[in-house]
Amino acid sequence: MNTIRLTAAQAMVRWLSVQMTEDGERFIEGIWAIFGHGNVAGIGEALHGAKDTFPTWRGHNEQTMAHAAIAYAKAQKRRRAMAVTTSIGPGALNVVTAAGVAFANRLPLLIIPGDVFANRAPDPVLQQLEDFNDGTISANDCFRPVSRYFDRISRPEHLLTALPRAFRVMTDPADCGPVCLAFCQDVQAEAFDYPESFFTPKVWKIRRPEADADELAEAITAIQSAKSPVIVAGGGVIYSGAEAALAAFATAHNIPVVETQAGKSSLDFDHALNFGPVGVTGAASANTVCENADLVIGLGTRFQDFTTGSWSLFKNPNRRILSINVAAYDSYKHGALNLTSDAKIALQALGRALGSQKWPAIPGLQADWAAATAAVKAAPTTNALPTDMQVIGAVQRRALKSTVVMSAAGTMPGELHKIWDAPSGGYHMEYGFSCMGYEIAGAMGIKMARPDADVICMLGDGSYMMANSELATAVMMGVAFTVVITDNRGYGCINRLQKGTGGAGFNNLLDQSYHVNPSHIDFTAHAAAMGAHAVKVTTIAELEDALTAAKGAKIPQVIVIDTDPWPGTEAGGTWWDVGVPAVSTRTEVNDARAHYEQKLKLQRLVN
Ligand SMILES: Cc1ncc(C[n+]2csc(CCOP(=O)(O)OP(=O)(O)O)c2C)c(N)n1
Ligand SMILES: [Mg+2]
Repeated sequence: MNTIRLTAAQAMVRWLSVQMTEDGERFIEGIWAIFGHGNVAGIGEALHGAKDTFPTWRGHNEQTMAHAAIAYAKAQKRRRAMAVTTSIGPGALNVVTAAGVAFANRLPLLIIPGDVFANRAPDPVLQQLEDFNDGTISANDCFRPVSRYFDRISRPEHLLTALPRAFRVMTDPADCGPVCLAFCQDVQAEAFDYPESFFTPKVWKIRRPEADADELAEAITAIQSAKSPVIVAGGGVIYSGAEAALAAFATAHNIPVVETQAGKSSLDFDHALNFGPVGVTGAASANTVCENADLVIGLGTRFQDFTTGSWSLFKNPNRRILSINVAAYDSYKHGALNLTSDAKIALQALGRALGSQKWPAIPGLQADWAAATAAVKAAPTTNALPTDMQVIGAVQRRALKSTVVMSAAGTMPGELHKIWDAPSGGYHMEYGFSCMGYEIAGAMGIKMARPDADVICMLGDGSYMMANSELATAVMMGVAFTVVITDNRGYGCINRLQKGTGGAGFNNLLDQSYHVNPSHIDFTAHAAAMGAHAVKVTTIAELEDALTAAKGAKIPQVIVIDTDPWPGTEAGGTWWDVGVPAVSTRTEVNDARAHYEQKLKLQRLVN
């Protein structure tokens, strides 16, 4: 056997650089790195040696570097990903939240934190946690519940098994998620005679699992006998590349489609069968169809609470759920009739079986919804502070064909889901974890995946304050996108939720939080200090001008606008289960609890 003598870190980098996609690109495009104790000497030196073939990028915070990587993978529809390496201890633990983002959203992310010495000779090393009862625990064990595959590289030859397993998980449509290879720092630097064949380039094909014949037959019968079916399109449609198959299937059989947060932009917003967003932040058109449906066909959806109105939405007493999902975990949920399959393959098979069967048209609903959303997006006619919906209206009017609007937490996800008219592929929402601080780094990751896109990051003052430092990275790397900050001086959406559950205005808006000095944050000065181009606008007309001026820029453009923290789009939507206190001295809470108990009766948890 021919061997090649390398350090374990060198072997890992060499192996990563020859793992390819079916399109002939590296599956891991490159690696985000903040060096420190536990990765600078071993992995750092190996990355330097490979810097012309395997790029390394330097960020400002491990969590947000990982957010960039996650957004990149989502924008690549999971066909490519990025890696993140950190020092031991705090550097590593900064990534745990981002691992949760990738885990909840089923997105590939390769996490390579440095780990303590495998030989334990210098213990306790700087930043080592010492577990009194378990000698095998290190800080990196925190990654276990938020990794789809976890391994500790404590011998150089572990790479021979660990790396292929990690890639199997990241490229598997059902198991996809973050993987963590905690790399002991002494091992990174140790030499080993690796088989040369280990470094033969490999193409990772993404499987398309086909349906079991019996499951398919049952699904066909269920659809054929349905009177009012609806398709709930989730993120799985997009990851399967089933957008065209869905459009063809819906059109051929005249079955209405509604979209979840992850599934939004599966169909063009103005496709004749697109009844709009579903659920808590859904359109009246979509939710009406779902309320009446006797067969709810989940297509690549996890059926999270925002989609199902916490299981109060599907009201037809005869309704059944058919869940088509590549992951059996999802297709079996809630006693659904399960069709475990790739979405595209399933649609093609179902289409063949249904032949020319068509369902009657449902007139009127979509036009009513289009009018409702146009009204809330219209420019203001008074001098009052603009609403977030009017800001969205301005962004919509200045959007290009190539615009991808993105966000993650706050007012924006709900409002964008409801009222943003997304052409196919024009919507990117991290709503599996809804992680504040994903936005700016995420916008950078999307732009790296889709350099021709006009990426617009929409976020509140709260999310901006939580994590913004990758703006400086984007400036440094010449990755340009537009950031629209809606400054309502606090956690507006949570303040409204607090009020909606009977709570007193408390600890959300800055003015209603403990303070000695009133908070005044100058967002334009802050963003400009990091090198971005930043402007403050006061009217919707000025916002539209600033958005136009931002197009085609070479560095991030930040536009700040003060908005009213109170209004939200009233139309559409449905109930969301948020536990309201059963004991309170406040009348508002007791009233909210009584209302809550009524609503709980609407929940139907199984098929
Ligand atoms: C990391 C993280 N912490 C807390 C939350 C809970 N949370 C969701 S939205 C929100 C407030 C967002 O405020 P802002 O970004 O200003 O948006 P606004 O609703 O005011 O428009 C909070 C605290 C979260 N989603 N993520
Ligand atoms: Mg805010």
